[in-house]
Amino acid sequence: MTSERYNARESEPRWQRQWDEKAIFASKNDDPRPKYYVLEMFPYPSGRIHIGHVRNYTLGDVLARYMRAKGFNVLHPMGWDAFGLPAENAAIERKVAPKAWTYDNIAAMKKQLRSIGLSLDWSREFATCDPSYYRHQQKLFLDFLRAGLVEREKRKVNWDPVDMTVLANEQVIDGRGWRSGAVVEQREMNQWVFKITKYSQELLDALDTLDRWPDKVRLMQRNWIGRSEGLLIRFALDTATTPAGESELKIFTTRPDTLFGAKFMAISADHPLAQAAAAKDPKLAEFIAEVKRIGTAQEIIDTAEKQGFDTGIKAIHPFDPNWKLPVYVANFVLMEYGTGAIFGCPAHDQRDLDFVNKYGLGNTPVVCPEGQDPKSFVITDTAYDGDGRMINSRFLDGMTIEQAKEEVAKRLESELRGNAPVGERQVNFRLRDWGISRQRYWGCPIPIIHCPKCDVVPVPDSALPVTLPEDATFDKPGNALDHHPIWKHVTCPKCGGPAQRETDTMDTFVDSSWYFARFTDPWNETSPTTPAVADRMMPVDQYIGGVEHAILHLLYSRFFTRAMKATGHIAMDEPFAGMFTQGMVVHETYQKADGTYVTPAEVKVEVIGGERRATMIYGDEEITIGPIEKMSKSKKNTVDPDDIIAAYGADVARWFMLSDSPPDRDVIWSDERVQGAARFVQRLWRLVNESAEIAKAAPAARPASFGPEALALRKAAHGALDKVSSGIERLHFNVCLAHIREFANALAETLAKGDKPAPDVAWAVREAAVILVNLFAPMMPHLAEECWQVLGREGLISEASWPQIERDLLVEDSVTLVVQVNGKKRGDVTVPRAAENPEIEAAVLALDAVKAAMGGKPVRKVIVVPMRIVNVVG
Ligand code: ANZ
Ligand code: ZN
Repeated sequence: MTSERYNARESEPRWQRQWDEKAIFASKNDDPRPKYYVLEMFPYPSGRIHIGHVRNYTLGDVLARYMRAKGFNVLHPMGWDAFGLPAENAAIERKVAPKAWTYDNIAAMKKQLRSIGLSLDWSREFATCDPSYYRHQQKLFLDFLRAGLVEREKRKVNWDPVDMTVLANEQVIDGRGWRSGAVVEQREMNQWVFKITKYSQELLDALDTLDRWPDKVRLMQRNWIGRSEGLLIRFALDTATTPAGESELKIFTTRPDTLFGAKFMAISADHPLAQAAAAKDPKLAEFIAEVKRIGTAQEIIDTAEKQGFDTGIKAIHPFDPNWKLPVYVANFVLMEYGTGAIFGCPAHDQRDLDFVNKYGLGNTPVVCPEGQDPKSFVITDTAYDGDGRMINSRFLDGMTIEQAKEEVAKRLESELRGNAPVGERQVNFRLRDWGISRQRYWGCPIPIIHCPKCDVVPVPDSALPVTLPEDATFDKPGNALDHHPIWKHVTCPKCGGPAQRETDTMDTFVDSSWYFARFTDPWNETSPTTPAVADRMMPVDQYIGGVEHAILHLLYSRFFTRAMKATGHIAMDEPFAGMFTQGMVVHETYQKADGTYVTPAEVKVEVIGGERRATMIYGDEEITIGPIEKMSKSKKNTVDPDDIIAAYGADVARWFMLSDSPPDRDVIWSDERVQGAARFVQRLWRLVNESAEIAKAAPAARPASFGPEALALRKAAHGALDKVSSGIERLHFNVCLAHIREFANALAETLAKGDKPAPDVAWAVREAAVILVNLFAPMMPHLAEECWQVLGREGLISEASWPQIERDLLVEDSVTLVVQVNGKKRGDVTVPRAAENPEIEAAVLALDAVKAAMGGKPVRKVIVVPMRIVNVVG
């Protein structure tokens, strides 16, 4: 028996070296076993691993190690999402080249990742800023271009005047740039766009097939794609009121049923009719300029006050030639959606209601909720968008909303003006094409040349990659590629004349939209993928990452996979068969009296009189314990993975991350719980060492039969094996850990009965110890290797097979019987399956419900129907 403590600091690097030397986590593409692809979202090389990474990668690692033990050819790669702004900011602030900064960070973070003991296949590693990666991305761009999946478009873009770059809508938060915080402006620019909208319907429909994705993520995608069915209606205009005799205004509505509640029409500031009217009305021109200054990003529109300008133009109601509606230019109508024009029905749309209440246009309810009296139903400040029956709507009165929609559609479809129908059913999507042009240096160059004679010319495939110049300078704002003295000046591949390279680079979301496919064969120098290999190793069986990527990254990747299929690089549509979004690591915050935050490392927390109190470790200053929040630099409530690993070892950090909460929930970092995990490591170590002593004396051959003590231990072992296996498969890691603890207790109890057990017990102890080590190996792989050796097992546990479950041992060993008194059910009782009648009778008569029902009368007899009912007769 050993009295030595387990020394993680000594042991962990030793096992990491062994795994490396034997390359046991490198998966081979020609491995004949079934494959299992585990992937965690690859990190941005910011410089340091944070605790959220540790959680993310530990979750994936448990699954990867388990599936490897189950006999799968596990693909578990890692790489770096390495392009992006911070590298350029570092170049500006610290005068280091983006490339040097990035690769230094990668080296530092790789070292940190290794110290966590992850079972990664480093042979497949790449960074998206490696020319050997992005050259293939350029090839994909060109292939997509040839396939009509890339186009050049004049687009109104969000312009960040501080970062000097175009921002995606999602990068505009409350009208400001997400990094710079500057008020975002609108500009028209030529942009490269990926035609994701070609797949709108498909991307939506296929969500139904992703049954191993969280429902909330699918819902977010569904809403983002935003399919709506509605009606396109051509309103006639009173030409006497229009600037140049315009005679019609097309609108898109999802609520044609509310047509009789219309009070106004509204058009976008960018609508041609608004432009035409503004040419004749300086006040309107001013209003339009103001609307454009504020911008029309969704986020702004949702929060800004609804404003409009009456153009004086009148539209004519489609069902009543005498009914004229005023046409406003309004700040809440987007040019990019539908037709850029609407009719407003204030009673049933909140934006419209806010609008009419401001301009005194009134409202008429046309849908009356069930059970309301139509005569007294009025709308004041809150629009009604629920169900009901049509009112105030002439021929629609009494219909349901659905019936009214159908009736209006039918009538307007069959009514012709000119020779076109007035109404036309239409499906609209909120999803926009994906603008990928970024006016930035540190990104994948777009392989295009602009020639004054030939216009846009693709870089020939043979001239790829278009690499970034390494001598760019960052002393002035804007795009360093554009400023570079020679880089952009080239000869046109078509006419040989002087031409210029495209200086925009690709949105970094492009880089992460196909890296998972590249991992299947990162060695292919000539093509992005090796289709036969990609088709065998894809899809990713389990993808794990933060919910912050639930919309864009996943949607773009789903689009990319389809586009790669269309261009022959892969044969499937969906890249991620299983998706899991993990929760965050959160921590209390600590503040001094003056409000400044201090780090957990500087604070000592004690429980005094049942209350937690905090003071500074040095100086005893009183500290206020603040709310539990996501770890962030600004709140200083972070813990550094390096510190934790140095103090406790990686296994403890891993175990803690897995133990406290379900992986999809937030986990509260707690030093006390981390120390608890550290104690558990020592406990397991002692248990295994003690078991090993007993195992030495155990018979080699399996005993012919087992006594009750051995049997009980064997049942605990196989029960735990069963529960932990299915728990890992469902990613219920915290539950698995609870089962492991329980099983460890059972083993400890057996050991406590003495160190000279009977041969059958000794055999069961050896079996139990082996199973125990197998069960915690995915979570604490270093400790498991060390224990494996103590148990005298061959090879590495990282290469061992998962133990076989003996199902016979899982049979439920208790039974529940219904208890009746004089034929009437009074409760039930659970007894050992093997219990004899006297034991059952005693248990039944002890029940409170039985005593109460008997009311003190003597028991005449007890009838036991085996396995079913016990009847007490009084
Ligand atoms: C009349 C109406 C009455 C509407 C009512 C709604 C409620 P979704 O579901 O997102 O497709 N709309 C149409 N185009 C618009 C644009 N370019 N900018 C702003 N709003 C626009 O929304 C469709 C509804 O949004 C349309 O139906 C239209 O208002 C408005 F009680 O038409 B509705
Ligand atoms: Zn040319």
